Amino acid sequence: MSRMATRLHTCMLCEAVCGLAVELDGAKLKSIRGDADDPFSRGHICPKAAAIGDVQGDPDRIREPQRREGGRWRSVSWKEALDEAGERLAAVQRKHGRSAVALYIGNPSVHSYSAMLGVPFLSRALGSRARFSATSVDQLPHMLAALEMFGHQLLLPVPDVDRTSFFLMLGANPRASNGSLMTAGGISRRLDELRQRGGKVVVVDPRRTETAAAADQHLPIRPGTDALLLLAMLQVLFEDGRADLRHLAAFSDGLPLLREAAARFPPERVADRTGISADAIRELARAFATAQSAVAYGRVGASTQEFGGLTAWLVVALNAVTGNLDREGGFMFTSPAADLVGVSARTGDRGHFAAWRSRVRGLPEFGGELPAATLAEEIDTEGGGRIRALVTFAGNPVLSTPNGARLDRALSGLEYMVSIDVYRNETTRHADLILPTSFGFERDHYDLVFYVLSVRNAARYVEALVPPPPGVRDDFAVLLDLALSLRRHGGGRRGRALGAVLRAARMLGERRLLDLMLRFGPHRLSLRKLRRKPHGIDLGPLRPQLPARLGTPGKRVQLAPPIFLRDLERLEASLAQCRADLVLIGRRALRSNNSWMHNSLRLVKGPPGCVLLMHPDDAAARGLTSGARARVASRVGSIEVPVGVTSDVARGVVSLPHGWGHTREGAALGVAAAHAGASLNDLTDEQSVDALSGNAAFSGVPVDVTPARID
Ligand SMILES: Nc1nc2c(c(=O)[nH]1)N[C@H]1C(S)=C(S)[C@@H](COP(=O)(O)OP(=O)(O)OC[C@H]3O[C@@H](n4cnc5c(=O)[nH]c(N)nc54)[C@H](O)[C@@H]3O)O[C@H]1N2
Ligand SMILES: Nc1nc2c(c(=O)[nH]1)N[C@H]1C(S)=C(S)[C@@H](COP(=O)(O)OP(=O)(O)OC[C@H]3O[C@@H](n4cnc5c(=O)[nH]c(N)nc54)[C@H](O)[C@@H]3O)O[C@H]1N2
Ligand code: SF4
Ligand SMILES: [Mo]
Repeated sequence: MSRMATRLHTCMLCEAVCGLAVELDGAKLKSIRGDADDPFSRGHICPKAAAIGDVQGDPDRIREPQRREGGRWRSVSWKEALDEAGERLAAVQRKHGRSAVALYIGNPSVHSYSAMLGVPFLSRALGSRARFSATSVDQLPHMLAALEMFGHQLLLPVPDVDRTSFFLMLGANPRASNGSLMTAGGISRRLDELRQRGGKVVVVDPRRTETAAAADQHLPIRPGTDALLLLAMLQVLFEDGRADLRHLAAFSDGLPLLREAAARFPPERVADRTGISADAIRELARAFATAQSAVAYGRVGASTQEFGGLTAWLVVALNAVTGNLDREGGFMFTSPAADLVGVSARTGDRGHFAAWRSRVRGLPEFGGELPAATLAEEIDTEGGGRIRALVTFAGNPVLSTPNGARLDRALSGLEYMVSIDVYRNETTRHADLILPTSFGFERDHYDLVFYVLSVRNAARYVEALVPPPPGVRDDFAVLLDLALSLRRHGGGRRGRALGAVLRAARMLGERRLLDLMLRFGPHRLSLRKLRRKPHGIDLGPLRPQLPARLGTPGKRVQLAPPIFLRDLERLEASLAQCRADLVLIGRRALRSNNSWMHNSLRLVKGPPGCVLLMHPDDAAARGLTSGARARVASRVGSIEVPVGVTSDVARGVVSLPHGWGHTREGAALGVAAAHAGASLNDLTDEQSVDALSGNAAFSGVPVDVTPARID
């Protein structure tokens, strides 16, 4: 009898949350296709989905807790592992204080509801101020703008892509990334549909990306100058008398201040710096304001730069002053079935900023976390309050945070480190103990985070399809068990109430907690209801939510928060600074996923992915041709990579993807090591942050490029 069956799951790799139809022969994966009956993703899929099976079945995957003993790794039981971790972390905290143990939470945690629900418990139990995550190398500025303007760090507006008639994109390449802070299965198709109905797509990006190439207009901007462009656009709108808040006028503050700010940056003043002519800026501003509906949206290129905070604020401001915020076809808010925003608002946790600062550089906390750019120095700088131990969860900061090489060195000086991960990679190789988790189809799935950011309201819950290897545990269980072990050994925050909460949560389990969130959510769903609709439920288009959803005092939108107005001085000063000849920016490729999927042969085979893109003039001036190896050097380090000569990048700009550089000894990633590349973050500078928010400023690193010496 055939044991073949087609079962449904959801892809957990990127923010598009594609529905999958998985063909199984018993527990064996036969094929992975897009689920055409998923009303949200409509059958979309990309080449990475097939690699879920590669990670699950990867011989290099960690399948039992591992302890490092000298240069060797030995499997240990869960009891032994958890006991050791709790005891050692508690000992460090007793000796050096609670904040001597740091926590770093990586990106895949937001793709696992089990992790999302578990992390806050471990974090509370540790009671350390040394908390870090991938947020501060990513979307922190957007969250800061949300906190300041709407009163809640998670109240992030998303582009109403399916109804807009003008989509202005800054620093985003959804045709490669599949969309970010914009969950939309099949975004390429949605962008095509936008243009088919007569709408326009305009892309502002130093590189002619896949998205720019398929747009109506591409404006190659100088890296790090988006805030200037946006201010100049606002200046034009105010001067033309086109600024019109429409429905927002009744509950918005700060329009005169915003006008005053913009008045300082007319197009002529910023044209040279941005590389976009004053005429082009005027034309863009007018096209945006006169479109039937329009949305401006900024992503990684807009937030991971020197003026990320200002840019994130001005993106929202531009939508607001054209009446496109919280309006059909504009920048809108979701109404998710499990309402993370509402739940945290009810518990009084809307977020906070700069409530304390880091020890060494005085960088501000955000939402209780310090910037990842300061992690290395908090470990390697002597003195009281130094970080002595680290717990990482689903992260690879050695490859993903600025000046990863310094962090790499710092990690080897820690007294103790525990990593919760599926791989022994460039970061987790430093751990004393690795605790392995389930992955992919081995667990049930609900997108707690991404339905908060989706372009339609939707919900989909799927069951696990195959049993996990016997030696791994689910994210939630590992996080809670580590928290409980820490307490048993006298570490972390004390208090009986906390102990009771942790034990209760462990007993309830993540599924029950999710069910409660769904039941109390705005759509009154439940796991039982979702199980009956395994293809997912469409909960309709986005609807206006303001002012009810605001968390600001008096429920008013703040158009000109003081922290941003003050930061304009720094922006103004940048106009007078001389610029580097050559600056480095990042990029993403469809077949790659941050730092951790290069062990899938199907994704890395073919031409190398880690190539430095360079304009023909810049290449010629340095005697470089396509395929030649170049040495790229920055203030912090140098690497060697092959060059790809292309006029897709602007003159004076070079582009390299991040997440490569699988050359570090002691990582156990056989396929990745054979396709190693070099790490962009061995060039990015930990001292280069958005001075306002503390977010990493990856974009625009000054570099020298020369032919690599052949010895
Ligand atoms: N295939 C694939 N998909 C992914 C990922 C992946 O690694 N691979 N990663 C996921 C993650 S974690 C995220 S956060 C999202 C990111 O999603 P996106 O932000 O859409 O992805 P990127 O390709 O990094 O796009 C950033 C763009 O900014 C441009 N840029 C650089 N500097 C500047 C600047 O100063 N100004 C402007 N205007 N543009 C600039 C770059 O050239 C690049 O095209 O993608 C997610 N999806
Ligand atoms: N220069 C430059 N640097 C960048 C960026 C850039 O654009 N340019 N982008 C930044 C962005 S947007 C991000 S989000 C960060 C990402 O930075 P990180 O989150 O630090 O790194 P990842 O590469 O996502 O590594 C994820 C880790 O989680 C593990 N993992 C995967 N799935 C699971 C799971 O289900 N459970 C557990 N426990 N572990 C799992 C993987 O094995 C891997 O070790 O990188 C940032 N770094
Ligand atoms: S687009 Fe993203 S969610 Fe969809 S299959 Fe590809 S990686 Fe998975
Ligand atoms: Mo990210």
